[in-house]
Amino acid sequence: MSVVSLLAELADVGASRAGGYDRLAWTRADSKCREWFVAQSESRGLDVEVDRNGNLWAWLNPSLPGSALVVGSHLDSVPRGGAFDGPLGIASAFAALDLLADFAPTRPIAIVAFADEEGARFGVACAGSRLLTGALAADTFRSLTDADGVTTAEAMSNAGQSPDHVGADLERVARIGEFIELHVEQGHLRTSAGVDGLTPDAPLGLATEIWPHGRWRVDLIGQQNHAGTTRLADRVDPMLDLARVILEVRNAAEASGILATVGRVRVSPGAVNAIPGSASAWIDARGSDEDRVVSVMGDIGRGAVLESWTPTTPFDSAFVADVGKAIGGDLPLLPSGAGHDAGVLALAGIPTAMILVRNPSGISHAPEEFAEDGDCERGVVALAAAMRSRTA
Ligand code: HGY
Ligand code: MN
Ligand code: MN
Repeated sequence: MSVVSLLAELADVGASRAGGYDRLAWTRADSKCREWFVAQSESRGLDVEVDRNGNLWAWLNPSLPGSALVVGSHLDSVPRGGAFDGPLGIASAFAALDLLADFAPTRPIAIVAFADEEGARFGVACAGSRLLTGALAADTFRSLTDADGVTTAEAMSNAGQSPDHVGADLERVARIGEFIELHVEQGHLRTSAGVDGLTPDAPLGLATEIWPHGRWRVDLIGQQNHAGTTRLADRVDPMLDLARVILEVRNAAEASGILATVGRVRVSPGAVNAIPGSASAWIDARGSDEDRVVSVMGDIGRGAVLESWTPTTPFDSAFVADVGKAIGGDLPLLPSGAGHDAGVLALAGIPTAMILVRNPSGISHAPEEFAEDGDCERGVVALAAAMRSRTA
């Protein structure tokens, strides 16, 4: 089945009326994507299992000796996310396996769908892969709640996944010899050839590293009161501080050459006619220079609560070179400003590579995210070549 047809099977799953996809972790839409994963796996005779952290694994020849080559990505999205971020990597893995139907691998191969990569609901990115490797403590994970106060444990249970044993699964990590994640390009970062993003002549690229990435929360306290009867002089309005934080984040980012964003705010009680009693803002900061990200956030992050931090994550250059050689052609090398499960596995010491597929829109985490059918097919051929070379 082609990768385009595989993706088309998810076209209606979690489609948002406002455009894009709402497939937040452990919601109905996420569950339907997981059902699709299981159906695609079983139709190929793969052994499907769900690990203690809710990550889905589909195994080909699990009893073969040696560590596995694992390929995959994630199924969850940000609110109104694009169609490709995550699912393209998984659909490509199934389609690549179909291209290898006549091939007898010498080691196990697994396709993985990591749970809750976006962290869009509970705030911590790559929760499934971080729990797996021990980068996210079970207690910290259990303490997370979504905007409605639903805990991670409740959300998992409601989705039919036991939360009772979440936590590091190092035996499983030891079974992963190498990991390759195919992913849609998510912006036009400069390639090693000095070009801004992949081009029609270079529809595929390889990631060299993942930029450092931090998420902070700022809580601002005011005095809830009546909008129509409280004099301005008597107000304690957290929205003024919120406005200051948002502008300060942007100014500091511009001044220092990092990328910092306030993409989420929460105002209580959120009534048109009530001065808020409190407001929270979430800051996402990243950039090519880790020290600069840390120092900028040190300045503006006073009183901010660090919710997650991932250092600069270089990929194993020898492994990336081998994958590039297997694919053939002189693939451009480019950094990833976006975080990925591949980064978590790389930090756990697993040789990891990412194949990036051109996104002419240069937009991601939005309905406009896009990849041409032809480029998606090229990505599958490349992934299949890499898989063949790593399991011959
Ligand atoms: O936020 C990120 O960079 C990734 O898409 N989770
Ligand atoms: Mn992704
Ligand atoms: Mn994403």
